Amino acid sequence: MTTTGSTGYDIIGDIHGHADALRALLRQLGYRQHNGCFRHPERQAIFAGDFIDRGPDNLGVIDIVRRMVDGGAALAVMGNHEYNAICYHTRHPQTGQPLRPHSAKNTAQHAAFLAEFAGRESLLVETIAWFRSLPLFLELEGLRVIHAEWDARLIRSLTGNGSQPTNTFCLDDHFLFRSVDDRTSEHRIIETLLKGTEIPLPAGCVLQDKDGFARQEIRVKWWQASGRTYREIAMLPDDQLPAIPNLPLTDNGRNIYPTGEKPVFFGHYWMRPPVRLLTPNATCVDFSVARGGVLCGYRWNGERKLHPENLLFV
Ligand SMILES: [Mn+2]
Repeated sequence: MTTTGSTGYDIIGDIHGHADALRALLRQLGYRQHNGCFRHPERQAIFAGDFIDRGPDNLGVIDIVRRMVDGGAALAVMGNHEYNAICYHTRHPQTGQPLRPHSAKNTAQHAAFLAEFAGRESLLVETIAWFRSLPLFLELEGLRVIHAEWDARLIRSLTGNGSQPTNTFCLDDHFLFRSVDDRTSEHRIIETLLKGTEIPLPAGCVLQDKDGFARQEIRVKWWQASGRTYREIAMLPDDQLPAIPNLPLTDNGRNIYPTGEKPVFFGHYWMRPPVRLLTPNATCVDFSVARGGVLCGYRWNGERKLHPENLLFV
């Protein structure tokens, strides 16, 4: 991992192809372009994943983020959209089938990226290889970064065997090919760390997600210890909560991020502005730039208790 003697980190949420917003946020945070790479003299950016899909300039975002990471001006973790792209564009060595089926739904979700990369096969191959180099999480001095959910038990299972460093984990072929089989522990790890725990709703309850698909699962607030009912732990905008039954949860073994731990930053949850902290030591920096919201970053200077005024956005 490259460092530049930095004294602080700026953790930046989901970008989803919005290169103009990314340039504006980086400038607001004091980064300037030198030889095509945005840099800060004293700080590093940390990107929380989901660089691609939905927005108008996937190529532009990848170019900015990749130059910064390769040049030591930033660190980055993998989002579920990069994982999905790896699987969409990688064939299983035995079956020859794409690891992510080219179904109408999967292709539609990936359409903006596919259109921009049409006819650029070598850049596509190189980009997917670069996505493969992104770690699933970062355990740094004083803070943690992951795309969706910090589950200490699952993370220990990745780093505890001595063959990987203890502060990060990158996909190898064995892990990747197993992770697309929903019977494996690798699948569960990807689902949790990159997409967040989802629990089934009680029988008969169906929700519509932001793309109009029917869903019977809800994302849960793993950063919040309180909550005894489905409605209390559901991660949904307030206006959708009445649709969730206020019935007691059946499973009490869910992952909860302890309040005494160092701060953890994540994206993924399509928060709606106004920009705000979730808890003093766990906060989402995704405020839905790809759906009428803002691109958000947290300016971290070593504090153990997060401050709302350190959230910046464009
Ligand atoms: Mn995501």
